[in-house]
Amino acid sequence: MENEDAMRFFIENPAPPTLSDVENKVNKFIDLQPENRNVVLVTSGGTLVPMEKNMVRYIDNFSAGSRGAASAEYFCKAGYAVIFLYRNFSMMPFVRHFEGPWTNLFAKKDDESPLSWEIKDSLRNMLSNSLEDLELMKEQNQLLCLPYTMLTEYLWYLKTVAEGLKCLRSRALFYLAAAVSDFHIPAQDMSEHKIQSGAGKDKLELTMRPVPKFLRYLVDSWAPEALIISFKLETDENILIHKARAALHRYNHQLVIANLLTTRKRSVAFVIHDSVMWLHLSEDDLRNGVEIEYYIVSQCVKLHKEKNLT
Ligand code: 9Z3
Repeated sequence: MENEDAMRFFIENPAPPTLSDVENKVNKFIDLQPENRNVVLVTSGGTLVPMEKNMVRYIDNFSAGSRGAASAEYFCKAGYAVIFLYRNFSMMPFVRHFEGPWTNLFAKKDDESPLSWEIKDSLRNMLSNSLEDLELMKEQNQLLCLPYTMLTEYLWYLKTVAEGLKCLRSRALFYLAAAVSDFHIPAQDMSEHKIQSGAGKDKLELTMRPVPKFLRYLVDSWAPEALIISFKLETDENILIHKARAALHRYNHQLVIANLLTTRKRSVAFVIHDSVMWLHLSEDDLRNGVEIEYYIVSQCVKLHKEKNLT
């Protein structure tokens, strides 16, 4: 039944024109991988759901993309090839520390020469090293960055990447850190043009429908042999673990990483089968700038190795 919902979603929301280009890039990237290299799909950022077909307004999902970008970087460093499916203009691995207005990168020189702006001294080395790292990963075919904006793009690309990775069987890992909308307005219910305000209208009522549960599809059909790790985001700590467990039992994948919006950068819970393991950054970690994604990715890599030994 759920699979039928997913099929219907793809019929009602046709593929974006960019899909064949994405498919080619993914297949080429997978073909180029040496036999002993694992491949991870890291999803990142939030999906956007339009309110009108000629979109003026939309509903967005919260995510800065920091978890995905940091994790992609640590997976690269652990020797994985990374397909990074990210919200366009959200954070990118290796250059994520330079997000923000590009004008902040420059300082005015003390002299009077006409070309008097240059990269700030304090940033020059770091910027150069980060760009080198990014370039190296691309040259070694270890990083493929695929931007999306809309929920429909995200889901079409997810399906395409999963189909591409199927041939790698258990060498593939899915690390689903993107914040994906649970509700959307189906294409046939969506206003063609900008929703009008005006005389007599004192409220706007929208009907949104649940997005089919694609995790089920991924586990059962798209990537049955891969290691699949999803994230659960809540704002109420009283329901977090319960919801993460429910997701694990419902979809029957290997791991749910649960986090609360306010503490996500220093605490996460690994929910596996019936056990819950909390991971908290220590005072030392915080002082030394150690990121929680470093520990999360190490655990995921370990789990992937263990799974492939059994
Ligand atoms: C997460 O829970 C991520 O950890 C965050 C990372 C989005 C909180 P940032 O990008 O934040 O570093 O700012 N992602 C999953 C969110 C989500 O939508 N999960 C769904 C759910 O909770 C399941 S796919 O129901």
